[in-house]
Amino acid sequence: MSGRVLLSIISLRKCPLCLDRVISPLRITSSSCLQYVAKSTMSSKFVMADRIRGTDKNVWVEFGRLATEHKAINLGQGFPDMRPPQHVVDALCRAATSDNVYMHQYTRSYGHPRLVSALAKLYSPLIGRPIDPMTNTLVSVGAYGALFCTIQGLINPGDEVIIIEPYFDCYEPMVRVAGGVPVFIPLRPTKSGSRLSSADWKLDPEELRSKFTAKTKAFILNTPSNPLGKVFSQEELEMIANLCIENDTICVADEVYEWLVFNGSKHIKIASLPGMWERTVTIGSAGKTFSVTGWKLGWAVGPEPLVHALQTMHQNCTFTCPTPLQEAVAEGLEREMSLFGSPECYLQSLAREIQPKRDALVDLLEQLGMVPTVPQGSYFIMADYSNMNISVPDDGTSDPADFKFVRWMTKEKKVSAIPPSAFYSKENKDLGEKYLRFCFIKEDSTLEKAGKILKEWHASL
Ligand code: IK2
Repeated sequence: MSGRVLLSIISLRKCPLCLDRVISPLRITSSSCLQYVAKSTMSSKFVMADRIRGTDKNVWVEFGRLATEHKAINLGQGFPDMRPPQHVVDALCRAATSDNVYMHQYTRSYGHPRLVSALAKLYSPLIGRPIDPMTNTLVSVGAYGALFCTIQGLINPGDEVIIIEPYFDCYEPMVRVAGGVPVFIPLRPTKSGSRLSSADWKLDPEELRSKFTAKTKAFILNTPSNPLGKVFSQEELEMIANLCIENDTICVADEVYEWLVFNGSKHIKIASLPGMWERTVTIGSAGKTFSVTGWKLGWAVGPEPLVHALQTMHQNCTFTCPTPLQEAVAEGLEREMSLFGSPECYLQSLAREIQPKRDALVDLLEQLGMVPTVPQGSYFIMADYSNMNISVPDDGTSDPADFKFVRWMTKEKKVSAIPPSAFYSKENKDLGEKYLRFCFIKEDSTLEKAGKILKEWHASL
């Protein structure tokens, strides 16, 4: 069809989506018209690739926007509203104003030399082996980037990847987009009734064993976990490690909350267990480490053959990450390493600083009639709100109850959270929909404002 004929046909039609506008490509007045024009005039070539179809719904996009739109107190997405450590901010200013012109140019693709050296120095003792900065590390666009390069770089179509529920939501679409098959296993609370700990959520060892097949290529472990805050114990890690070894499986260890572990719990790196280094990619995040989530810098550490696959993926999609940010994070890590053991060490003091916030929010949620799971790590609390018996108006969607509840709470009460069924597979959404996830790495004043609203609401019921 010629362009002229096509133009005259579409200019005569009315858009069925906004009804009162005549569609003209010269006078498109709404995005729905634009979509309609696209749908009605373009061939099937102009739609998203098959491999990403079905992955367009995203909990962060929807609930981030909703919180902003309704000016709600945002206890949803996991970012601090507190100031990051001044020395890291100063380091970024120094890098950005440096006389070294190369600070403004591309740096080494797989990671800025100063940063990969700092990462190697940091992780060698933690993992218990020498880490080569050049061949055992990759610096990525956030931990997201490291997860993407790991999954794209190592998973073939048909490979099975075991994912523990509830899981950080992007694992599932990333595996599917790579052609892999996610295989889910839920953590289940082993106690009911009153306040529980994330340590009370456990895997069933027999069920876990049954998930491994000849097609299992990888196992994704997230400790401390999001959204539950579970810090896997030595015993649990050994069980997972033994199964990975027996079944010749790669372990992807997402440890972005590695420094955020509360009293009484200890974060153990699965890569440090016997037989695990050679099969583990450990992922970290500068955003979570230094409370600078907007910097979007992350990394992966692992054995050369695995990291080579990640580096190959990275060089062809992102190529390299921002030089000044990498310089600043390198300087920040160097300084932190020199402060280990002292009260000024940010990495070792942040959990102590935010533990009272965790405890205050747990108490508040309990007063409201929710049953919180006290997290051993991370900065999230999952709370069961089902006993509150609050019914919210139906929003006309077929989404799980927690989605409807959070939408309503954000709009009407101006406090936002995240609906945890987003962290469950389609089959297991019902396990998550009686919970809400709250983020507590916030200024006390923010938490107090949210607390006041929630208490007033509760009193009015
Ligand atoms: N892995 C986990 C377990 C994460 O929680 C995140 C960041 N999540 O933050 C959003 C939220 O849960 O509210 C990432 C990876 C990604 O980290 P980065 O920001 O470094 O890409």
